[in-house]
Amino acid sequence: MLSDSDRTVRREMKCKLAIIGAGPSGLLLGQLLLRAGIDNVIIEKKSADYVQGRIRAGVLEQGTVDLLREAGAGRRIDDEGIVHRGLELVFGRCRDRIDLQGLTGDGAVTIYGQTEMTRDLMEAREASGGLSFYEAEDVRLHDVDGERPYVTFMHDSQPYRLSCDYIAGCDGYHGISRHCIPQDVLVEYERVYPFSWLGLLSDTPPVHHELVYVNHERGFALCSQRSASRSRYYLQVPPTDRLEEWPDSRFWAELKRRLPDKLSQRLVTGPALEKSITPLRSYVAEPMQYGKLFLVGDAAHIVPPTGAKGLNLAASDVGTLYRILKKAYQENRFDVVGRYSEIALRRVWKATRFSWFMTSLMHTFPSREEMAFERRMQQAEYDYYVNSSAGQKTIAENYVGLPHDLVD
Ligand code: FAS
Ligand code: PHB
Repeated sequence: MLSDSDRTVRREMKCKLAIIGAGPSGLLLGQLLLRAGIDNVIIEKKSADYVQGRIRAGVLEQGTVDLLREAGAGRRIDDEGIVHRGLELVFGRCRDRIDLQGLTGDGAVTIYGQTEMTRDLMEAREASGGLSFYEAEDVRLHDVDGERPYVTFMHDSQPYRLSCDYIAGCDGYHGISRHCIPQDVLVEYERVYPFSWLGLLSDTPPVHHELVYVNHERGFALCSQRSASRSRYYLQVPPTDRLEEWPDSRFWAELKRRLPDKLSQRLVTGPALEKSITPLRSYVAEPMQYGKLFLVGDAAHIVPPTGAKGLNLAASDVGTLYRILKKAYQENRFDVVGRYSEIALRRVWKATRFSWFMTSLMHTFPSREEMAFERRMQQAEYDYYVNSSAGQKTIAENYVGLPHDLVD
């Protein structure tokens, strides 16, 4: 392996912000900053097709939609996004609608696949002439706690060096950025749940016009959608399950067993376009900045998808960092740069709490004798929240998304 000094560095570049990763965090941040005249370069290890093809989130908070529009990538979501003003919760024989609009004064969420959002942002960046390196190799961050941080990487077998003012680690949970924070500085909080989600995407009409979250004694199920003709379903499965144990026929039969009769009878099945198993964890790394490095999105935190917060939390980190860098470069307010972690973590922990709450409420935990009390507590928790206006309002205002923190 060549050391940095041994290489005959081919390309010296400079920008204000080096962005590691071209997922939703990196693309949204890059596009917002380009439009604010703050130049940036994105370095991504996978191909653009691979990044765009990842099937993931599907529910966007209004704050995320607003940022997409501000990034100049909101036209298609305005045309094709499906606005949802309510959702349903099912627990045993109880089926309750949460009136998102009525409980939050016109709040709502928009159904729009992460793949579509990624495509819109890639196209917007292309149109803005933003510089991106896909399929970059051996990406390394240097002097993140010094005055002149820089990134080195290989692209098309050529060595590059990118000097920058700041680095945004938008490289996800398995990225390299978080590991640049010294172990005696980084504090990690984690809860691994005793189950995973098996997801299936199909070109079948959704079983219901709104999302349905089910706590059935056999396990959690979620009925979501991407359009009037494309559905997304999830089943809680043991963490040891493998995809090959779940042929489509078994998935549909199990989903039917967990849905209320009326929905089960209406369910239209079809071949899986995609199937994946995702282990569930809550994870937060503090601080979310170190020297000239910022951690953004999944690089800093992971939430169980039960609260539909993962992508939206990444977007709110982006909004906070964007507002800070805009204030710094446009108003010479570099004093606010040091406040990113403090501001971002306030909302990260509240979204982590809600995602943990929804996961604890709606999943069945391994039923051992001593879990009998916990199951009764779960039922009482559900019964209280859906039958109390305060409880329903709590679920509604967290689900549509708490306000993004402003930077004063
Ligand atoms: P991402 O992980 O999306 O992007 C990080 C990018 O950095 C990737 O493109 C990666 O290739 C790149 N990268 C990594 N290491 C690098 C390196 N060394 N150099 C350069 N680039 C590097 N959220 C929901 O709200 N609802 C859901 O249903 C949902 N389902 C999910 C299912 C799965 C399987 C996963 C993994 C996540 C899911 N999420 C869901 C959460 C997900 O949507 C994330 O919150 C979202 O992708 C976060 O975006 P980023 O922070 O950009 O991280
Ligand atoms: C999805 O449509 O992928 C989805 C919706 C709601 C969630 C999680 C995933 O809570």
